[in-house]
Amino acid sequence: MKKYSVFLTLLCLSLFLSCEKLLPPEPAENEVLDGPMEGLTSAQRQIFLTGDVGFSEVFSPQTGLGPYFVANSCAGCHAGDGKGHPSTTLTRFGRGIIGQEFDHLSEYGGPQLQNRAIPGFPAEELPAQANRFSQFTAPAVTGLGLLAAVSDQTLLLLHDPNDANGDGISGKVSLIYPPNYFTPSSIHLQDGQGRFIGRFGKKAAAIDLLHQTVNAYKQDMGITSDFDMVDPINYAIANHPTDPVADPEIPASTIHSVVFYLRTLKAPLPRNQDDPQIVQGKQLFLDVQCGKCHIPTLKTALSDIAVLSQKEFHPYTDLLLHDMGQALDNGYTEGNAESYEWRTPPLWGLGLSRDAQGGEYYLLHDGRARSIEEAILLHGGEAEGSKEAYLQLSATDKVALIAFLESL
Ligand code: HEC
Ligand code: HEC
Ligand SMILES: [Ca+2]
Ligand SMILES: [Ca+2]
Ligand SMILES: [Ca+2]
Repeated sequence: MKKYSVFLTLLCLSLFLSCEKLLPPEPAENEVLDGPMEGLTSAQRQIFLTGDVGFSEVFSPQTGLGPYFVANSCAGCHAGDGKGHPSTTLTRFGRGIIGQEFDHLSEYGGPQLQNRAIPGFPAEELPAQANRFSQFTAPAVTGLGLLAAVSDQTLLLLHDPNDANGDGISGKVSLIYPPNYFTPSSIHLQDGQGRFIGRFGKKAAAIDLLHQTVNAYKQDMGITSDFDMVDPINYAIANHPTDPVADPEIPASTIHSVVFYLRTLKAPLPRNQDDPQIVQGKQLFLDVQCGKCHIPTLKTALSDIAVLSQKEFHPYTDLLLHDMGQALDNGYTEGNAESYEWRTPPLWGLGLSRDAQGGEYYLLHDGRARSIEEAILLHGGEAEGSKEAYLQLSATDKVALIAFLESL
């Protein structure tokens, strides 16, 4: 955006044109995703800015990229902090055999395929042992600090694995064995087997933003840190040669500032909420039970960051895993999620997601849905009744419901 404006300014100066007419107007605050939350202290804004630099840093073979990787910067997949373009969609794999525990084939390079490599290294290929695959399109990273600050207790109140309230919608918390560096905060609860509630990622397999970030550095970019000192390896190559850059390739301070950046990135701001069509669309959304999983309002617990403390906010998710039926079952799984279970994605920012995806929609975990309506039509399982109710709506009501989603 900025570069484009500079280019236009030069162009119109050189043509002696009136620049105001040519320059695109600055986008309004509620039309862009990136930017800090309001109300940060100046010290907090400073860490936010350092984290922003970390999030945009482009790695090269000299700075530790790879040797096997998918992309060379966080922002390369989460452009403008929004959803990823299909060109950066990644592949995970494993081996699923009925009656046996799912095997992520870590000894064969699982769970993630690093489809690119630095010069001199052959890119990883899917091992013959893999028989289950899933594509993952990058989600937006906005407003995650609020989601991270909701207490496990709140999620357990929503957790209803046996559908005790009989509304056809169950939903369960994801339970994850923590990485060795995980330090629980006051919002986390542990189960009898030492597992914690996961909430980030399509299968909710990451417990907190540190967990997600450490995994992203390693699995997506091949960058080691104090939290994970081992570069990805291509198991098909004898002796597993690795890159020449000493580990850790980034300091812990970079990880911490990127996590702080994610925690304080503002939530998407809804638009035109008083428009009668949008007001009606919101009511229809609730009437057809979309809001049973995409619950409109959550509240954070106490937080060490004042602007995140005890805040009500509107993400349209319950952060739980739901049975979404056959069309979305690809046999691949993580944690205690079944292969047909997915974490409810937040719907805030949905109407702005095309801006980061080249002007087109690529929705659902693998980006296969090319419109909001297509995403709804692929809902099944626990969401079957809700989808059927949507299908019964009149054409004008469907338009209103979708206009509401686009206003988020
Ligand atoms: C190759 C593309 C790619 C790169 C590079 C990448 N991500 Fe992601 N990101 C994804 C995908 C795909 C997911 C979904 C992963 C999953 O479901 O497990 C994701 C998920 C996330 C989430 C969880 C969001 C949510 O709603 O649950 C966060 C946070 C995140 N990424 C941060 C980062 C950070 C920080 C970096 C850089 C260190 C990074 N990502 C680099 C593709 C990427
Ligand atoms: C049973 C819980 C549940 C219900 C009910 C439900 N959804 Fe969803 N929704 C999900 C889950 C889980 C996903 C993610 C599925 C995937 O990625 O494969 C999803 C994905 C979506 C997406 C795609 C979001 C994105 O960022 O890719 C949209 C849009 C959506 N739902 C809208 C709706 C609407 C509208 C309704 C009501 C007609 C509805 N949902 C009802 C659970 C639910
Ligand atoms: Ca490396
Ligand atoms: Ca791999
Ligand atoms: Ca290295």
